[in-house]
Amino acid sequence: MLTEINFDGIIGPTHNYAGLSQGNIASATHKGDASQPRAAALQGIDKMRHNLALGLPQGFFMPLDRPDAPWLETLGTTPDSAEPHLRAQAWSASSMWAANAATVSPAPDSADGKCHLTVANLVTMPHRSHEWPGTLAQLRLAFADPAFAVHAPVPAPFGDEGAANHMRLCNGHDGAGVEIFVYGIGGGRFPARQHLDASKAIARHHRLDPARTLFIRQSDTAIQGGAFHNDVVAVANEHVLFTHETAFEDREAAHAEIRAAFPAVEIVEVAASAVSLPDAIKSYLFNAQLVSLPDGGGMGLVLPSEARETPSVWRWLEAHVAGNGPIRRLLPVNVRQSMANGGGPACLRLRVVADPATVDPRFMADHAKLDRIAEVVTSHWPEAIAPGDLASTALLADVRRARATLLDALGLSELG
Ligand code: SUG
Repeated sequence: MLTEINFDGIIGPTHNYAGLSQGNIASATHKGDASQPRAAALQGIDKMRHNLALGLPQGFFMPLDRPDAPWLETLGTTPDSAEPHLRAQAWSASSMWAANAATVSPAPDSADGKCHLTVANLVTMPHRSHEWPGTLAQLRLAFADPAFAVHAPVPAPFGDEGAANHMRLCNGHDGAGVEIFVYGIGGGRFPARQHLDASKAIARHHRLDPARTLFIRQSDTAIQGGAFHNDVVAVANEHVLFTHETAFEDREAAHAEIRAAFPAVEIVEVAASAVSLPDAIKSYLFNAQLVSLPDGGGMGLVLPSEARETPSVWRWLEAHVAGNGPIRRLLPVNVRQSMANGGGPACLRLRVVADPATVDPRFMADHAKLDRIAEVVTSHWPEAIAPGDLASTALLADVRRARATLLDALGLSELG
């Protein structure tokens, strides 16, 4: 039975604030702050516990080996001797944002009946451009079953940021859907990370039906306002598209195209007059997990606690829930450590529609396993990392040991 499984990136022991992501306002704002890797990872684990308790299937991905010494070697340097900006890029724990790991097309959408995953090349940001080899190794392990087809990244220079710029509309996850790829066009102050040619290549590799595949342009206003991915201004689940008024470059044409391809769509749009783009970005209202609650419970919105603290946003949400809208429950979670680097609840997860029995069980979560992960994090993750600490050889040894202990605890040492 096909169901939606959310795979969260476990927040790695090197989580730090180096301000590496141009166009990501939170990352720039927190540059130079001391981070709290242990608290960060525990917040992520609590989010998984929260979603499991709602009755939602949950998986996870391991943090990648950081600092990435093989990558630095290709640049002729090492973690000890690298220039500070390269060292920070090598240390980044950015693979926690699993929405950027891959683009996923569920089996009912593909001509060959397989669930397709293309690992994202993430070429726009240097610190993320070296994630894909480690992510690909992990996807090949987790989704080794013939029910899946795992693809290598689209080549540079066609930027691809994975599921963060991809939405799917369907009547139930196990039915055929309409896939929407959202791309940006560069030229502004902030980069457009998702290129149309990359999205089209993925759609071809995934053998999608052109009649049920849309390519829609993200608005320059959103990108230049700090929405560096579409999932900062829109999210879809089943027949519902929850979106800000400014999400798409040509709003009317985008809505019309979506309605034509998927007439049952319910577009829940938040007007800019009710919630401004800066409020939407600051609160990460749309970087929420819009989930179908089990047993006919309607849809719930797992959203960052910052949304509750932003008056315009909370007002809008309360009015929606009090009315007859499709979102029936508001479910705030605390992921502040990730939020400070621009990653909300939706960034931290990759949605895969699959039969859980076809996934390598080592990547599936239950409460006991999350307790085991939390124990390793509590005993091995650094409590704090200040920017200057990245040059410390003692810290380097600690973070390597921390990750190795977690891999060992989960029987995943082969990911080395
Ligand atoms: O790529 N932040 C990530 C946040 C990714 C959020 N993902 C989604 N919206 N799906 C990024 O900008 C900050 C790293 C730093 O500054 O150290 C960072 O990479």
